Amino acid sequence: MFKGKARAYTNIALIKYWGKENQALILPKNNSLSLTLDGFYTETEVLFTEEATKDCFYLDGVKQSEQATKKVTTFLNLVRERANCPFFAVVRSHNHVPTAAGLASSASGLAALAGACNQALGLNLAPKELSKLARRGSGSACRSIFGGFVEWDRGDSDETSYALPIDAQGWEQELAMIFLLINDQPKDVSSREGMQRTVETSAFYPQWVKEAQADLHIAKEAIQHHDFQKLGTVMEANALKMHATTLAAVPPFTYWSPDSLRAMNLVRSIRQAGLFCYFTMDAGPNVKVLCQKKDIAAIFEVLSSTFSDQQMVVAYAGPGIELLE
Ligand code: 2P0
Repeated sequence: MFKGKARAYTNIALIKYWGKENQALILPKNNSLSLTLDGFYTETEVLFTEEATKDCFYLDGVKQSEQATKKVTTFLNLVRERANCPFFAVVRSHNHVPTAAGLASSASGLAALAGACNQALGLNLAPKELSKLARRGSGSACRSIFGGFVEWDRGDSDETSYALPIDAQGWEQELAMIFLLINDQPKDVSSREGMQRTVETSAFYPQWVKEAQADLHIAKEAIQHHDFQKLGTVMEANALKMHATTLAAVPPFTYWSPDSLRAMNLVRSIRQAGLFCYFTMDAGPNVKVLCQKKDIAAIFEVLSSTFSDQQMVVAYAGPGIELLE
């Protein structure tokens, strides 16, 4: 019997990962940069045992369908092969999110699974190696191995594609992210499918790759100089460019809903009134607002005009993966 348990925090990309160079190895087209958060995390326990006759995956106590277990089994096959382990596994995951608002993240989930397997099978992977392993489960999971600001270097092979922390001298502790929870319906286009369709069909995709590289450079400069306006400006622009690529995909799609647009306009108006805050969006309608801790109360007050207290959740910079047993 081989057992391990880990907790990993979710991360939000300020410069997005959008598109794969290699689908099997999950190598991205461009580098990305994220902030790991403290508010949302996944705890996962894995047990490899000869008593199991197939892989079983429980999420928040509920046994998952074979379809939902597929991503987990694909990942388990990889670690079983690596560790020469012949056993099936029982995986129990708990998503700790403030509300059931569609924020369950494959980043924290697959990072926690990688950490739990690392421990269970005695792989003894150092963080960088663990990041490579987590990447094979879900691209963005490689960034959740580390806390604070993190850059995923796309690399060009399994060996060279991994995330590393960016030292911001603690500046990330001055920042906050307000989640505006807009809709908890399952999305029509998964991020995996959406990014692939965009790579293959969007006329804007080649330009995205160039822009992302340039944006990353600006974001790193901003972090180095603790320049909040510069970081927020490039983050917001990068998100808009990512979402623009989906409109030119064939068939086209968007993750925006009418409330997403209302939120984005509200953020712009708060900024025009002199309070600095910036939005980003991922593969769903929720809007995340990056701000400085000192401004949270004032920004909250304006957001309250449009969003209920239940729709607004604040998160701060969080730590890297934690082994729990
Ligand atoms: C990101 N997203 O950088 C981008 C922005 C969504 C929008 O990483 O196929 O679940 O498992 O590698 O990591 C979501 O994609 O995709 C994502 P796979 P993943 O956070």
